[in-house]
Amino acid sequence: MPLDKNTLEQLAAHVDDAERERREIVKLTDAHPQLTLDEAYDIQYLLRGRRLARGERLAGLKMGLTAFAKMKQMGVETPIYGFMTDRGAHGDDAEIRCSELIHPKIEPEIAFITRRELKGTDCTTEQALDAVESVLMAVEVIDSRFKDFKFDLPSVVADNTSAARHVVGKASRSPQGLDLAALSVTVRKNGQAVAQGTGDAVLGHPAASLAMLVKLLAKRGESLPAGSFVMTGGITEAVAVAPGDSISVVYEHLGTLNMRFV
Ligand code: OOG
Ligand code: MG
Repeated sequence: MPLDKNTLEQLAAHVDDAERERREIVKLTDAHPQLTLDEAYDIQYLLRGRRLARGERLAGLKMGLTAFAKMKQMGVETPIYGFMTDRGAHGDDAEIRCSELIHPKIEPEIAFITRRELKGTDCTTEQALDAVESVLMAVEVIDSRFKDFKFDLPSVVADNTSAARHVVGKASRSPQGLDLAALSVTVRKNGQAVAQGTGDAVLGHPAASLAMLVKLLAKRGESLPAGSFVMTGGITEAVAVAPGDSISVVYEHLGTLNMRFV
């Protein structure tokens, strides 16, 4: 039986409160095994509504589980999307407070800003890439509200795909002449290289992830407006961080993004 509007609202409040109170919860399907993926997106949109109503501003959209390494790490097999707000936004050399987070992990990502509207269930990688205005270095700090990062697809979608913080480089460049599939990324934690990958880890090409986002939005009757900021998904497995850790992510052709966890 589909969940009624009241239950969806309650579940949105439940994940929202867990995040604000930095409290682990169990995956939503334990109490609601019938929760569908569509209903999970309904909950995510209600969560977004609650946060925007509190004065947060939408900063962009993110894709998740677009890399095989990530799917394997999380035991989940379908790409998903979520949102970011200005509350989670940081720039290079960010200092990120672990006291506000449950069990943070970082993911190196390629981000895009689009220059024209993208829409439709048949959006191709070429169309998506052609709509990219600029490419940016980004690191997502994920922090599942679920105990031990254990979830299934509907639960993680309702929990806004574990989104918590995002660090974005100031410099951006045009995708022209940049082979994003071959672009290599290395994560250094406290000076040691701990993860490495190339852009093709993300669905073969980061622009394929952008196209996938457009197709997922189309299923809900939405398009991606010009000027959208999109994070295309972790290239490597996520790396756990704790107070005292410093992270540098080196992006071939783009630069280095640094952050400290306190
Ligand atoms: C879900 C979010 C994954 C990514 O970039 O793959 C994600 C999770 O692993 O907790 O953001
Ligand atoms: Mg991510």
